[in-house]
Amino acid sequence: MNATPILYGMPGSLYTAKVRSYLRKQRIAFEERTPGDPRFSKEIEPAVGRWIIPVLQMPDGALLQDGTDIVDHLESLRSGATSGASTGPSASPPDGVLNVVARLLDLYGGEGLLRAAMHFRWNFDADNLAFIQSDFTAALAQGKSADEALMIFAFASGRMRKTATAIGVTPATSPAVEDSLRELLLLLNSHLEKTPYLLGGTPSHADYGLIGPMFAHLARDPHPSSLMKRIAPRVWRWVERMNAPDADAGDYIGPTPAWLDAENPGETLEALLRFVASDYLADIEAHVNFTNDWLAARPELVAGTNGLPRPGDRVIGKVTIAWRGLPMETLVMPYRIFMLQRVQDAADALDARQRQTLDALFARTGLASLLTLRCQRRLERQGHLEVWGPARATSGA
Ligand SMILES: N[C@@H](CCC(=O)N[C@@H](CS)C(=O)NCC(=O)O)C(=O)O
Repeated sequence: MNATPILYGMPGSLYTAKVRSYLRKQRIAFEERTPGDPRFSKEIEPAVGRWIIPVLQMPDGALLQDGTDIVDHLESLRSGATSGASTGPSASPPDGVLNVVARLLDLYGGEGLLRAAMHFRWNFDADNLAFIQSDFTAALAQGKSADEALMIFAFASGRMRKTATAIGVTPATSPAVEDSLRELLLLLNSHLEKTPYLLGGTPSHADYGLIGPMFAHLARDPHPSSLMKRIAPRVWRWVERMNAPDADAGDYIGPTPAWLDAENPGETLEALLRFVASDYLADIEAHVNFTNDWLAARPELVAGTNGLPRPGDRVIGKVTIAWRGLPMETLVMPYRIFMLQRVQDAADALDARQRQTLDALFARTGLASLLTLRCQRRLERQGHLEVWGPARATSGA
């Protein structure tokens, strides 16, 4: 038994940032350890079955892997007497329509923003390299000799640079990746002039999704951090706020409503949603279409498995999308279907009136097709892996 949950992660890790911020906001006491801690390779990695962070070890020893699964699990313990239960506000807005928006921004933050996060970390060595090397070796190579630390960093950074290219960051696309991030930072900056958190006075799944790349890469690594401070100071402040245990919203005078009005969430939020539609819809559409073809070619795939020769792998293929007018080849990751399903499940749970409100909002912001893009099989998480659920009787929606 541990006295508190233990978070295995590192400061520069995108998905760890989501969990750390959630734990702090919920005022759940926890201890953070790095993957360089010998207990990670001895106990955690063999039990999880692959090297991956974040992992949360609960006081009873149970291991949770995956940033979103961890948040969802802790949400399910809310108001229970269980150790590790939260005392902060739920990450799910009480309004069903806002809940869909929260999960959409969660999907976009963790998956859609990955490309910009990787580009701004790995392609600005003159500004970033010394910091990243120190940051990575502090978390991965404690107690190692300087030569060993260098090798560990070379391995990790080599892998990450390859991933950045594989998800679409190339010399041809990087100017567009930079434009896209600048556009987003400006939109977020305007929005955060009005509200301390993305959907009002309370942090939600929307904030926890975006804080991953915004904290771990974009506010910490020297090059993007300086860009963020220059063009989007309110976003930098929000990053700070998202790591405070209290609301940290003294810069908003007057009462801030806990949540935006779903009927009329305001122009700055709608502009953000329009941005997500233009930046990410083609990508997730291509993921669903590729995955449906991939599943159709594997009718015998056994439920509860992911059909990959090495089940710990996370990629099923490559697809070329049109992105900001450019052809871009990117990896297809079933995990994204899992995050998309969370949006669709929240939409499916709405009553008729709420559904009308959501449909109108999504029609105004170009997101309507997101709700009809469905995979032939559901993606589930079992044994710390993404696996396919049973085949459905009919395909499509
Ligand atoms: N969906 C997973 C993604 C986790 C993930 O990709 N973590 C990165 C660090 S931020 C990692 O462990 N990468 C190891 C690797 O790819 O080898 C989650 O939310 O936990």
